[in-house]
Amino acid sequence: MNDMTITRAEREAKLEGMGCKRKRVEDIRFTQGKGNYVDDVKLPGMLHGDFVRSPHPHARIKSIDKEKALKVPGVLAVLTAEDLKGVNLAWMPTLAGDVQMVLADGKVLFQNQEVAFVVATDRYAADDGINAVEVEYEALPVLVDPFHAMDPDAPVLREDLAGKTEGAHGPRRHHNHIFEWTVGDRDLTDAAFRKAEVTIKEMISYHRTHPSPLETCQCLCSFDKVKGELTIYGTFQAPHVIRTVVALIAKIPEHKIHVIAPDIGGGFGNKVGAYPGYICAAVASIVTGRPVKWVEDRIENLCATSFARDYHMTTEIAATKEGKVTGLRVHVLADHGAFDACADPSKWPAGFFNIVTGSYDFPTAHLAVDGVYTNKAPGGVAYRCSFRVTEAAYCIERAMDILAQKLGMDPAELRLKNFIRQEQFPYHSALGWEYDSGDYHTAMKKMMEVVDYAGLRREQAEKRAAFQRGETREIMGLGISFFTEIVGAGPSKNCDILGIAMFDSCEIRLHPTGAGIARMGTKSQGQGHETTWAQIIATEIGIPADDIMVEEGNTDTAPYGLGTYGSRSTPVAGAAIAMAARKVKAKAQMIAAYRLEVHEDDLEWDIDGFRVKGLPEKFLGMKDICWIAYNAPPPGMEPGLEAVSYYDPPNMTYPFGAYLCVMDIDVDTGVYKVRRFYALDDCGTRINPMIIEGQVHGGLTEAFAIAMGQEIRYDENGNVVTGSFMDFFLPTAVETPHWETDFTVTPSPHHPIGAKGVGESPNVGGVPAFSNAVNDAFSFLGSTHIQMPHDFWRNWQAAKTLGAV
Ligand code: PCD
Repeated sequence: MNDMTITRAEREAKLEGMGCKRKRVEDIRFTQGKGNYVDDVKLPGMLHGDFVRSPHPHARIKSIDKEKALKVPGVLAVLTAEDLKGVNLAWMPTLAGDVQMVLADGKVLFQNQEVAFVVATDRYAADDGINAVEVEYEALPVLVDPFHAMDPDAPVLREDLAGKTEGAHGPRRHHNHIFEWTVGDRDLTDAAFRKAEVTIKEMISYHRTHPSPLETCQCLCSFDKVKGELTIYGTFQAPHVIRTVVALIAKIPEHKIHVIAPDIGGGFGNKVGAYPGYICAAVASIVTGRPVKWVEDRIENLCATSFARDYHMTTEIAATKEGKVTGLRVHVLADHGAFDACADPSKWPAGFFNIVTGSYDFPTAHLAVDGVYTNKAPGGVAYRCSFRVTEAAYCIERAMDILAQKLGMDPAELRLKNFIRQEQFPYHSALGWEYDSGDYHTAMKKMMEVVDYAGLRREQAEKRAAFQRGETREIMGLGISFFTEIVGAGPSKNCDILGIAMFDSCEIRLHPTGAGIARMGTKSQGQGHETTWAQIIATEIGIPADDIMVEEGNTDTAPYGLGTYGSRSTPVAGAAIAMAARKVKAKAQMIAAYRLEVHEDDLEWDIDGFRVKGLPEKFLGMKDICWIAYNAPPPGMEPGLEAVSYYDPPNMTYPFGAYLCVMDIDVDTGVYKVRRFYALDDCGTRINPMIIEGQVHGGLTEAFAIAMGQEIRYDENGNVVTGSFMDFFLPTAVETPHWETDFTVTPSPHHPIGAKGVGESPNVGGVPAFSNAVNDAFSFLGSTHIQMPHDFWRNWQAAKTLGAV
């Protein structure tokens, strides 16, 4: 029964299991224009909806006149907040426990806010309809600067909250205050600062930016009046959550809602939340009895559906004069815009920002986060980071450099001195996390060796001397970043979304001929799940990855899952896949034992089947077992070979990495050049090294964009001044540096296959590496901290302020 003509290595290679650089199966359709995205879905009689948006950042709405719009040929309906009130949908709950206007109710709170929804036979007619809607506004004073949000005379933004002293996360101190979140031991930390020999304090800002995936947010809603069923095709990173939310707020029974997320053209956190467009398209379909499509354009995407960051972090470190850290104190002012629509697990108003102690052994720490309202778009999404982790990593990695500078110590040496040591894992951080595993010293030393860190520092010293002598106008910076990520939300003991525990799931069904299908609660947006999930199954049960079809995104067929974001798919669904596969394998073992006429315990697993211990010729392969499962299972056993697993992880996973950026900056123009970028990632067991490398390339490119120029900026009147790709920096192949990748492997001890997430790591680690490089370049001229983004103009400004030009 065993094909003895092929070697074990050949049998193993045939599986294309874990560790194999398997080519991405989804690329066959993506590279040939055969993807099936929401905008490719066309239903008979389909209508198009589009928004009237506010030109004002803060204004009262005196009237909305639809009459002219309704006369525009092709326009069938115009929805306003008044219409939505009839179905109780003028406002919707946010994931963060706040409420948000679906359509402007009485006033607008940010520029480009949704005011009315025009439904027409095509997009052009809808646009003409928009221009014919007459809205009368009365401008109100605008609040842009979060540092003035809680001034006594600051304008009242949220009139709906008037008099409410309690918010979703505790007391509110001011009409524009959302919450205060504190973690850690204040007294112990204050004491550490009193005793400190050296302290630093810096206000480190992480500016507002936006994930801007190539495909914007969109949906197609179709209500079937006869069956009372609503079908929604949408760009959803978490389809099941969307189904539950729709059931709760639209009061449609959950089994009568079909949510389908087809191929997605990038998510990056933008497609986690629920947006007014989804509600309006659904209501419009119910009202008109026809399918209604809503597709955001680029300007709408950048200006309305979600922002990221906008964290202003006043950071203090206490240390000994030898450079041992003794305390960390951080106060964050978080600008949430007009509604708190942060996409975090429900009980985490600042996400996992309390990973801010980073990779260092801080004996004590204290953190306070104040969230405030301003006249800006809502959001607060995890743009390629696990819920505010990129902010935390930026905060601590910048602060460690500032401390090194104050101590006159090399930043690499300071880090090595303060790392959590390998024997301290599992490590309990001062702010409450249990780091599962890590080996920071090995990773850091590997990085320093590969790049010749000492040599680079010597070169920098020479260049600085040459600059001082007036022989060059170029300065050189070395940006180190050593980050610890926290991914895999998450254990039900700490994480839920609207009360649903953040588990994930996998269902595997093998067919008689030894092929099968696997379905997950996650949803790929380009990460390559169809490729990697099959690899886990291949290694676990010995069926070639090519014989496993992976399906995600249809809530009717996929088991319930919480979706893909926060690099949670590998830590949570990846574990569910292994667990489901092991259930299948356990049944297969019973079948094999029966067939081979031995006790189950006398069998051992061998690549793609079971072998009788000590009798190498007695072997039964998985393909044969599949057939037997349907053809002649052992007496008393149910036919079939399938299993499902819902996995609630015992802990998060903590990937980490050591990055280095070498940058040259011309002080006369501010023009920088990334000469070298080295990224070492440790994500535990690696499923597909090629996909990991691609993930790192993508994440570094986004980190580069954010650190070096990408920004959602408002002028003092509340106008968005970076509302298109003309002004919003999206690097192309021309600007993108060359990336060098490397790795170490420190498996997660609690994950069934030892894997940690990786998709977000390069963003989390990349941003501080770039910023530290710029800051390191300028430091010898006397600066301690220059705020991001470091575009040419700001670099030139810095040079000027420091007297270099
Ligand atoms: N992996 C491997 N190994 C390991 C890990 C991992 O292999 N160890 C792979 C997997 O399988 C997949 C990937 O890699 O495929 C990834 O993974 P992860 O890390 O787990 O993650 P996920 O969950 O899957 O995903 C998510 C992420 C995120 S989060 C983001 S942003 C981004 C990333 O992912 N996004 C994106 N990446 C990407 N890519 C693409 N292409 N696209 C997109 O969109 Mo958030 O929170 O949402 O913000």
